Amino acid sequence: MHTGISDRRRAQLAEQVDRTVHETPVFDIHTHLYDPAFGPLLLYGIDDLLTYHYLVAEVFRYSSLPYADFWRLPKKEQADHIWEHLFVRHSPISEACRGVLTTLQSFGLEVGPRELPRIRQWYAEQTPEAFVNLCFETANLRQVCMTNSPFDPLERPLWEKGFTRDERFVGGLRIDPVLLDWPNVVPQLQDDDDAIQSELNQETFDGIRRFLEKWTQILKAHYLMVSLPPSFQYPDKGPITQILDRAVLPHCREHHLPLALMIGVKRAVNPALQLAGDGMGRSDLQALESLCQAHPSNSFLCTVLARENQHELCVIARKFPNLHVFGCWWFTNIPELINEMTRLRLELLGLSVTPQHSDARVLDQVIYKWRHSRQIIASVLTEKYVDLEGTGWTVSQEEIQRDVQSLLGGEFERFCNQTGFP
Ligand code: HDL
Ligand code: ZN
Repeated sequence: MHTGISDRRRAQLAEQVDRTVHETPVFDIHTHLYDPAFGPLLLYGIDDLLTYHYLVAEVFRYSSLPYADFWRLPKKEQADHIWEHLFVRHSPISEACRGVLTTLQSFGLEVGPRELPRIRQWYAEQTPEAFVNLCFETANLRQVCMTNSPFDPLERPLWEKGFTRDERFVGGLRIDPVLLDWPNVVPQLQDDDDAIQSELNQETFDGIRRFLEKWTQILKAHYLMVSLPPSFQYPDKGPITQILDRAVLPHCREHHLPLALMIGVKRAVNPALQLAGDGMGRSDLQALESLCQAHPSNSFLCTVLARENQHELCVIARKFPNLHVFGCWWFTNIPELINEMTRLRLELLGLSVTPQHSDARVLDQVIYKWRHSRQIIASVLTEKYVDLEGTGWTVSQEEIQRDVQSLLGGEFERFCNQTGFP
């Protein structure tokens, strides 16, 4: 009876998988990056890395500087404050701290408590165009999906004016206010279509669809997305269910576009932390199950914020082929949970998942987010191949390449292009 495989074969598999995972370009399917045409909206550099909201949350665990005084500081001084507390006075072992150092190391920069001035000097010598190329090459990305909101006064004007797209940055239409802030969002929607009224009648639903149609075309959106609180229920008696059923999901069906549901965020748990102040909660995924059941010809992407919801999400995906699970989102984007969640997903869903997205807000972050995740994805995938070969089944390099390409964006693209489900 075939039992385990030889140490030699195990080592060979590990080397093959490692190399393939690192050499296969990624489609990063959810980020907060912007096409370089948006200029300063595309954040990059050491001061943006250090003032990433993950690190802002962490610095206040040591610093007693009043929140308002911190926010009044110029970005460079905020960065100095974070560097002092999280890197100099304490070892930078958190995932967000380590990430900054992984990125700096990838550029060949010396890292140490006294290196910040020299690091700043190096960044000052980079040009934006060359730096975008450097980050895509170093992180080995082929494309990133942006988070584009028609409700963002900073990005909206350039979309309406039009610009030559950098094909590496694809559009994602973010619609949170339409679903979560009805009817306060109506005046903004009326800028696009004055037939939209607070009353949820057919005229309003048609107006919302025209709004979605306009922005889907402008962005060439690959999917629509919304982040939802742990309390999200479907169906319910409120506006969300009606707007989903009679505007958003018919629009998605008409254009064969997935709706990405990002469930579990509690906004402004500590408002004084601003963007760093959002928290999370365990969600009732009955809502997701009911959505997939009620709309079998819609495609849904889903990532959830609570560790406790991950297993249930995988089981729901086993029941509904129109549901695609993706990413280790936000507070789950740490080695401990990336490992656990990737193993859970491969064991329950095989290769029909997208294990990771970066959620990067600062361009340079894609380097560490993908280096750290690739290491874990490769080690989990190797283990699965070792288990597989223990049955007597062997995997070829071509099959490893096929599987890795699928996990790093290929399966997402196949799912998005699927025009029908069983
Ligand atoms: O809602 C989202 O898309 C989240 O990713 C938030 O933007 C969050 O602030 C974040 O950056 N998480 O990584
Ligand atoms: Zn995000």
